[in-house]
Amino acid sequence: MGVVNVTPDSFSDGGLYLEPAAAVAHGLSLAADGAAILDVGGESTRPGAEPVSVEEELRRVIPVIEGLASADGEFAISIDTTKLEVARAALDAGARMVNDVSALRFDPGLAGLVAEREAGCCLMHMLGEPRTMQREPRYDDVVSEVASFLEERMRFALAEGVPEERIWLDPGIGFGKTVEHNLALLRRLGEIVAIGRPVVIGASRKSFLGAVTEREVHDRLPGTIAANVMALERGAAIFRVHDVAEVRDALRVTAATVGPPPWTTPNS
Ligand code: PMM
Repeated sequence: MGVVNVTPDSFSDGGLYLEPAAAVAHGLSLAADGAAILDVGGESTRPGAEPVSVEEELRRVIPVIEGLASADGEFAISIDTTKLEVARAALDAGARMVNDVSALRFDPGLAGLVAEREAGCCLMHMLGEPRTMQREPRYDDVVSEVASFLEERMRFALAEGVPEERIWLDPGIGFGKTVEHNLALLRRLGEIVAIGRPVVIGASRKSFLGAVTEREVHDRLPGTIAANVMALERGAAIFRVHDVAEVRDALRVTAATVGPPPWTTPNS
């Protein structure tokens, strides 16, 4: 899964692809590098970020989704949003799945839309909301609490009519977690995989990698590769990354050695 952030303020690529044409070109180059899914987002979820209006988010993402969909490539488009209106317009424009970092908490109506439109959805764990999530996050046992949260959100989605086979789960690396919490989630990722749905991992360039390696955001590719290789080895199925070509090579070598992930992506 390649990241296409159409935001002025995302932590590693904010402002680079604000023009629709630049974002579309970037997405197509990630697809050419081997991304099976392009995840288009118009609201930064970096710690402390302020929310964006529906109108602004629509203005950012819809032309990009239309542009990518009209390219008719070998990839699926996912919309990274927590908002019903944005998800609806994105599905109308050609997206096939909704990546909701609030796991259908911020806009519970989103579940009905996903069900009705037969879309896929990724449910991600976050402690609270982006504005406050990094203020001293605490857990008794982060892995079992994240697993219980994801099971509960999955039950909610099922009750709203989303079939199990369209649900993916994500432990939410960096979303209300200390460095230790993130490392524990990666170390014990098998406990999230054991829930029985494909697991998405979003470790790309994140600050816990900077804490471990003492590297700035654009020098975290080796750390990103290590985290994704470990995640594949522990059963993750979808890898949300900025550097598709490099991570894909690493994952291919890993999969050739330890076997493929237990689940397939839309185009594999
Ligand atoms: N991380 C970010 C945004 N969206 N979605 C999922 N499912 N998982 C993630 O880990 C995730 C996400 C923030 O990272 P970015 O600013 O690099 O997009």
